[in-house]
Amino acid sequence: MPFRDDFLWGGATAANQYEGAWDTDGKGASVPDHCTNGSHKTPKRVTPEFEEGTLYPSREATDFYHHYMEDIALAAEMGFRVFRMSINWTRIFPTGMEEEPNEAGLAFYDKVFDELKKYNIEPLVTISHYELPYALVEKYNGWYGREVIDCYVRYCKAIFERYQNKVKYWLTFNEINAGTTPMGTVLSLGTIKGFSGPINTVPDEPQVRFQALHHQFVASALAIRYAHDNYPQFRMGNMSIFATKYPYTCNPADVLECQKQMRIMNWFCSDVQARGYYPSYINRFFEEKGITIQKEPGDEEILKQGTIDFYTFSYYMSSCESVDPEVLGKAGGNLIGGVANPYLKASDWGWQIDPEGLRYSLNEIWDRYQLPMMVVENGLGAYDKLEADGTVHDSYRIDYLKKHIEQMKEAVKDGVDLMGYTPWGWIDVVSASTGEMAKRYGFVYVDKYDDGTGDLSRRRKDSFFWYQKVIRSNGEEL
Ligand code: BGP
Repeated sequence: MPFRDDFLWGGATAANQYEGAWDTDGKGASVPDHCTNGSHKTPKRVTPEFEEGTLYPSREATDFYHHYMEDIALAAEMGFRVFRMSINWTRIFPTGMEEEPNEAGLAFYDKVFDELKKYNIEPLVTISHYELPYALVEKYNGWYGREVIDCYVRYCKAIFERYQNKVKYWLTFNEINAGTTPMGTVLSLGTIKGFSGPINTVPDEPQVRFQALHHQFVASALAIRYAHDNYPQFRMGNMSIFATKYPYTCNPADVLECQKQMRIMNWFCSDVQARGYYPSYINRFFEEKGITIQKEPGDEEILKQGTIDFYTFSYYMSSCESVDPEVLGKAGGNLIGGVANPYLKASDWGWQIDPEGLRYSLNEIWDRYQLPMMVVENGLGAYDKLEADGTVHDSYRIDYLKKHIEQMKEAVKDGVDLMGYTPWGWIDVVSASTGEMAKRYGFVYVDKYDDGTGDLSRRRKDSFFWYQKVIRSNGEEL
């Protein structure tokens, strides 16, 4: 059997895209609560002040807050062994700056973890999944302010203490390497003090981004060190976007360009988090960009002492790198930049589908770190059609996932130590990049639409029954 007996099959979500109840029981506003809806063509906007009559899709999302029992029962019906979710920072510390946590927020996650326990489902908790308290944006310009490290550590200590007997697997930051690109500015770094407008018009300041990222590295390492010292039963992981890149041609210049982009985008953050120090190649990049990182005495020690126990990543697509101006002129389509690969097809949102790239990535990561790994996001965002029979016949989704699981199997045969798999948005949630409901990933359909309407009822799609079979056969029956 390629997958181990205790393989963690499950699904992934994030509080800001799923929970709703954005101001219930003392919760404060996170960055996504200030984001309007958008679409593939029209970018969503950040509004520092809430606008009357504007839709903010995270506010209700698909309302896990009031449906957690029903949803966890559905997850259990599919046979989940793990449930990836995030804690919404602003439920616990509404502005991020309080001294004491909000009891009502803590109590909500107690109920969720107890419900999971009923079905023997292991929680996998992302501590910070694009849920920075908006008050920290206003006060410190998000992660650019070093003070945010203390706020984060206080938050970690509160949730570690409270859930020490309920949660074993923790991820310090979702897609931490989003901050290496301009797209991470809003949701990941929150360095948008005073900014108002479409998210693609935020001015890009690499100096600010990489300084903010340094603060996240220190915060992550402090949390891990503290967890290791106080809760030896915890397993602490990173979470990176793995945006696989290939040279567009075998021209050595393309190959070198690809290596450079792979390092900045895919390796830099996890090199710091897995090895405990800044890799030497980044110095040249900083020099070329005129970036200087302010480090405090002791930071290097902290990074060394706070390395991860396991490596996790999201995987959706791949792209190509080229130095040829003509090729670059025709680029576009992919979320993470890069050139489209003529051998691959793309989703309706232009994300290039590449199952074999997952096998390649798993092997590359394993060879570099030799750490147990988990694919904590993967999936196809698609337009679903609710049929007259009350279900969705999503053979395209089954096809996507099947091909990726096949490649995970190959990677395990190649020798990779793979612990688990949690496809993204196992139940429909709001899209992170566009704020849409129309971009669906789930095995479970939620009656909720882009204009904010819908009765939030849940329906099993065809993929629900397919995934149930996959889990039951431990990945044998695809
Ligand atoms: C990742 C995020 C998730 C999720 C996913 C799909 O970047 O960690 O939060 O949403 O991508 O992206 P989207 O919702 O934009 O399709």
